Amino acid sequence: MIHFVKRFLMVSVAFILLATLYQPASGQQTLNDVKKARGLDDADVLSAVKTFMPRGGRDEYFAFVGTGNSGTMLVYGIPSMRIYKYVGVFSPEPWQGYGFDDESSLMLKKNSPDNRIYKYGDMRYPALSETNGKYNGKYLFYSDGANSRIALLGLDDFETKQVLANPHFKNCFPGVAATENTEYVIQSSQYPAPWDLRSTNVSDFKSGVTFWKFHDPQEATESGHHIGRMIKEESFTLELPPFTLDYFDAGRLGSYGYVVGLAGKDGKNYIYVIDFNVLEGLNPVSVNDAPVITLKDAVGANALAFIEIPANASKVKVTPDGKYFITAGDESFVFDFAKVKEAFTNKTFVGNTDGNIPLISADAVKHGSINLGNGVVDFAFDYRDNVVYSSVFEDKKIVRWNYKDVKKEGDVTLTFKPGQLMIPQGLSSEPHSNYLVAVDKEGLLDNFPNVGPVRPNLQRLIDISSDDMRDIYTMSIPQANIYGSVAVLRTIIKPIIRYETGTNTRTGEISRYKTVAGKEKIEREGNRVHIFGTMIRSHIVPEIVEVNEGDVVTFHLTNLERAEDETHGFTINTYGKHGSFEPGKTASLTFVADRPGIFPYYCTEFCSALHLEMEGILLIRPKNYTGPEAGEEIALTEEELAEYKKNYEDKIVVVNATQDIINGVVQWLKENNYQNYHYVNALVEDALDQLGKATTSKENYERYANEGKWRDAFLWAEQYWQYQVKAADAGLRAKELLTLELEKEQ
Ligand SMILES: [Cu+2]
Repeated sequence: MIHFVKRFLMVSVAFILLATLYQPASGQQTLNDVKKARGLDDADVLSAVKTFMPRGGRDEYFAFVGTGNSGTMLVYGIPSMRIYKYVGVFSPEPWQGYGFDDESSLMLKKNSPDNRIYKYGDMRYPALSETNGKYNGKYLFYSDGANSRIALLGLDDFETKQVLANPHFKNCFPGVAATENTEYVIQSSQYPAPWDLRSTNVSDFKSGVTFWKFHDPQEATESGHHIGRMIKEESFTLELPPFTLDYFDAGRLGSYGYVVGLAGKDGKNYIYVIDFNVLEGLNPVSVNDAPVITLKDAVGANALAFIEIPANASKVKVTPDGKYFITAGDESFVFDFAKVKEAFTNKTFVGNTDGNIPLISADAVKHGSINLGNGVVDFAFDYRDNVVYSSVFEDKKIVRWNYKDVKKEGDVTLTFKPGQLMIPQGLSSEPHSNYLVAVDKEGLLDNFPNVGPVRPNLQRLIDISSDDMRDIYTMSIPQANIYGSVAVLRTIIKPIIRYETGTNTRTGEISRYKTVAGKEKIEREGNRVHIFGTMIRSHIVPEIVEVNEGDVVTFHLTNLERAEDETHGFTINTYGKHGSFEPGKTASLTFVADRPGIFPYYCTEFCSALHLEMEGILLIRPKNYTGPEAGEEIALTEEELAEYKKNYEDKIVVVNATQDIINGVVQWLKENNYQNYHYVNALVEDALDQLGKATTSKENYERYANEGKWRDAFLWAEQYWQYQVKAADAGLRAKELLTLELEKEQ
């Protein structure tokens, strides 16, 4: 420890010296100096100031974007555009142990048709959970286009909680929509395919839309979480003829119950309109063990119609007020839900398309249309009444227009071709922001170095607070397949700081493998070995695990820390096993010990200055092993014995000094009534746990010292000191926290 501190100080001093030497010759002390030196104009400085995050500041919005095909999601802030977190969703993510520990692997495998963990995903348009059409900041959903899965993420810890395979689709549209109270999460197929996994018959091709029933529990789980679930048995799929399906959205407020989406076939373009209020009342049939509403029943019940539109459209979205839905294309159409409802009620259909689906005339339900330029790709809604922004790709423009008056209000010419657009909360009934995020898929490198043939995708932050829209920041995202994002007011999300000790974070339940200090153990039944271990600075317990070649081994580990951000990683060298253990989390790692040898395991997080001491040894004895057993007595020479005696006596000095520190801290904590402060109390409990465990070590070293067995006496004294250090560490952190609490009270 002392050695470490010394080395740290030396490095710091050297660094400060270097920094002094390399200071730029001309001091850049004033704003004008910096502007001059870097060639910035007032507009540059204004943009920088708008996105700068001062100390103590927090972003106004949390934004979520899928990283294209890597199957992970990233969380970033607006307006700083700083990336906060990568979250494994559809594919393994080693840092988090996602797809490596048993809990997340089971979740990824459980529902996959062939019980396999897919190593990628195709995730483009996420949806946030809603209450009365407004974002409630609790959950996020993603559809995997490539492997036909749907995922639920919990926003109290930004983790994936559920991954389900669609029972019918071989390919999904990589987007989802949630209804206004998250009654359903909607997923559609993309390219038609037979629903029977084994069918190779082209006449079996189908499409469909699945309504995943979502349940958001009122009661918290054992660990205090609220973990929602999509319930497969209560979900249903509407069968559709083989159309290629594209972007869709769900109605809200007055248009709750409708889904509108894009469909295409043989060069013809349609909007499908589904009334799922009616579908809910129909009797489903069972296909692939899942409820299906047949096309015939849906048409018979007047729950489905198509609107033929004159040209290709790339998006259809419902307006925040729920009154209209709009398409993006060379001509942008505004359709009126009231007129669509009327057409359904009066059955004013103008013919049929495939599967006898009734056709509604576009002219009959149109509110208006407008030509905004060449290549309108996407649009986003503003908080101002009836205001929408469209990206005009070829013209490098963003156009602001009023969808109710169907009138252009203004535009901004950009240096890049804008693709997908996002305004925070713009897909809810309550758009919020003065910011617009535009994807620049061409990755125009106007201020980025070339990094080879694949460029980063760029997200441009555009200030739309005034008529003078300005492109103020460019964020690069290293995965090159960025599509839509969603964002919510940061304060709506309430992330937790730590888990209740023993939490299985995927289920929210207290894991049956939860292990507390002093209860660590190794259980064996035949060739099945369970290790119940704990992690806390600066120990992994147990420190030695012996198994036999061929054993099936599971490490069940619990992070006992109650401090903030004290994550421990766990890896077993060359066995390819890894886990991330946030404070309170319990997770398990199972493997077959098929390679004999000695394999260190250790903590992969830099968790404290004593981090390197978080290690242990996995010993896998080869089959038919006949050598000495671990811990077998080996005779010592006189000199060796004398040296151990000296080591022991030195250690006892250190032990006594450490005890003085502990006593001092304990006295201070008592004087300041630590029991009255929840988290301080928890830390003191941690410390007491450690000291409680130490009693046996103390008895042992005292006994061995009496018997003159100096090696054992030294080893046990060393062990005792390790516990003391942990206790002292927890105690000092408790003191630090209590000091802060007391300062707050003053
Ligand atoms: Cu650690």
